Amino acid sequence: MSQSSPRILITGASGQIGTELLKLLGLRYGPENVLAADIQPLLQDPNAVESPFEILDVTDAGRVEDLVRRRGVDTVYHLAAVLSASGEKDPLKAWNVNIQGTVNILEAARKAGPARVFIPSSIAAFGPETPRLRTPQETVLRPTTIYGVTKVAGELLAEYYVGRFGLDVRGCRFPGIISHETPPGGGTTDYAVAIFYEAVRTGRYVCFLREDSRLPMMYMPDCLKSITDLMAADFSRLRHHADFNIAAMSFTPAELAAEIRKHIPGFTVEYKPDFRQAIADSWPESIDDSAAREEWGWRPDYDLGAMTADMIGVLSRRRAEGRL
Ligand code: AKB
Repeated sequence: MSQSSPRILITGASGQIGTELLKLLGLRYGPENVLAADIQPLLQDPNAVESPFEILDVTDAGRVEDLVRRRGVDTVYHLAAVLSASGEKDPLKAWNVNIQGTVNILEAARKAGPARVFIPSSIAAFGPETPRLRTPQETVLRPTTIYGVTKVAGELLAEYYVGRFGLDVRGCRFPGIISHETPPGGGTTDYAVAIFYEAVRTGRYVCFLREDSRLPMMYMPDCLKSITDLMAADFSRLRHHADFNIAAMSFTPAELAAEIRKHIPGFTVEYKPDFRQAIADSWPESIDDSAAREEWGWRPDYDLGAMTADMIGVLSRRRAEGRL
């Protein structure tokens, strides 16, 4: 690799987005330039991962700073977080991991770097008082989940580090992310991944949200594209930094099931809403992403039909090979 390759750290590298971002950035910049870190070992086959890996608890400020300094990190993708449903089971843990972890990353980036930082926010930053249709970029941020509270605070912290220290911090408000490599863990939108696995495996699914719960969603290739495109944008041209609305598609469980039925005709879904329904009810149905489109050229590639066809294709092949 050339000398100009970035020295990257990915926290939460064992997670749904981290696993795939690790692969993509490893291919782009050389696996030796991408350090994977997580509180738990990588879930995928360790032989398939050429990047170095370190166990890291992001709440440990000393370890975070040591890692950034020792490895000469100049770019951090800070993906370690406790998501919405898990957060409601242990709010203090969510606060600690999401807020202390983010402060530690920002401080290490400032003191041991300077390192550029990507920190995802979420549609969870919005709440029941936010306009639910085409939610604007600038709007009411009064979430009712602890995860949402930490996401709003994270956005504000990021903006503070940009203004106060001139640090380069960027991020998007992600919707539910759908993918087929590593399952998500502890989110409210997780149903939209689990439904595909059960459709292919058993032809049946019990959904923990109501059939008419419309939520914003995005396919993993678009999620990865949004991260790399935002990080490639000219920082001086950005008016927003770590709070970009982005959108790709919105659907209800019933609409997703109908789309899956085009590929698996006998597929059935039973609806048994649980505590996650209240979380979904507090989030928007659709998002206005015009700031991201204007400031860094955001455009999604996948809609519901294209995403569903791809998911079913990949999982069906895996099942035929006896790997699902
Ligand atoms: C969750 O459901 O908690 C996450 C999110 C929307 O941030 N997928």
